[in-house]
Amino acid sequence: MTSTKGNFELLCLENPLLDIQGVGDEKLLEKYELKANDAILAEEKHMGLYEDLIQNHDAKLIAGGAAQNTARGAQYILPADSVVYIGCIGKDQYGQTLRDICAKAGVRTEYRIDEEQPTGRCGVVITGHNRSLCTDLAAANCYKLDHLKSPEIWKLAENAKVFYVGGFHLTVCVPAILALAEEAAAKNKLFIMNLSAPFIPQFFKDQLDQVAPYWDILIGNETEALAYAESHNLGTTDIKEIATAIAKLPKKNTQTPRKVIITQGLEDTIAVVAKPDGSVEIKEVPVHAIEKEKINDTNGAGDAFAGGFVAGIVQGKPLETAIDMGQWLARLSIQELGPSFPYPVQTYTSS
Ligand code: 26A
Repeated sequence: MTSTKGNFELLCLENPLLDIQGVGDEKLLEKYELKANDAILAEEKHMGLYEDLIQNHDAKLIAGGAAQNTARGAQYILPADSVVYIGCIGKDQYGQTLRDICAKAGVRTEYRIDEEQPTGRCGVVITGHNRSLCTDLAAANCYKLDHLKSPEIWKLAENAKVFYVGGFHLTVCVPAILALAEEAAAKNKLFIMNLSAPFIPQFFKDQLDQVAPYWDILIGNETEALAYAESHNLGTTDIKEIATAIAKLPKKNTQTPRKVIITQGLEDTIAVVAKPDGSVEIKEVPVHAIEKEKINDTNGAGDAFAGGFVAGIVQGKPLETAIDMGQWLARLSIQELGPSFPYPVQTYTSS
């Protein structure tokens, strides 16, 4: 047991959401025109989903928001007071619930409170090992650069050593992402982003490309990598080639070589590390599968991977170890309800 405390080395930014998670079926997916395994922004036709899940599918209210899950995951591993999370919530009970869950997980939250919009919600439809995410951002869409730049919050950014921003935030406040990215590049800190969902490279390509030069580490999964390749006309569906192309994109901070990490479900995780001479090193890290019967649901598995991985990076672990820590935490999370982690806290041991 370590008694040393952290110093809020890790600062995460994104969309705080409450997940409304229920078990559904083909009919429910069809009713709202949802794919079994996807993440989308809600349109008018989806607005009935949340009440439907609560009334007819025994839905549970759990903390969500991809990077908020990652923040809780990283704090699960790191010493107390290591993680700050920033985003925008409403003045309501759902917002209070998020605050309470993060406080219990030891994550310091610095929310902007929107006076008009309610806290954002994500409808989660579980069918087997798939999960369909449908997000009504509401207050989460009202994050403002002014909040980040207010003296007491910006002090936290200046103090942090590693930044983690969910790609989902590219739909919300690019100036805030760029402010953190510039801070990282100027002071040789680490700026980590996640591709988050196929619709980000598909429909938010310009925003993505604006922040790409700042990526020290980019995390994604295989479907997001394929969506990236398609929207950028890379002309390949080979994950290693796609990761290599991303690793070789121009980089603002030339002191740190870029690393691109692509998870592929049960297949090996691909890590591509750029070298100063322009070449790359490709690593493949195996996943240690658990028995299917032990899986509760896969909502938040990718966020948990990112949490374990980023914790490893904050601790200065070798890349393969950080990836293994991500796999370990994802394995723990899929055995829980939604994006949660088991208590009492378990300690990472290499697998
Ligand atoms: C902007 N969008 C669509 C989103 C999200 C999101 N988090 C932030 N922004 N859509 C889904 N999520 C979260 O992803 C987690 C699972 O990976 C859900 O809240 C869920 O907890």
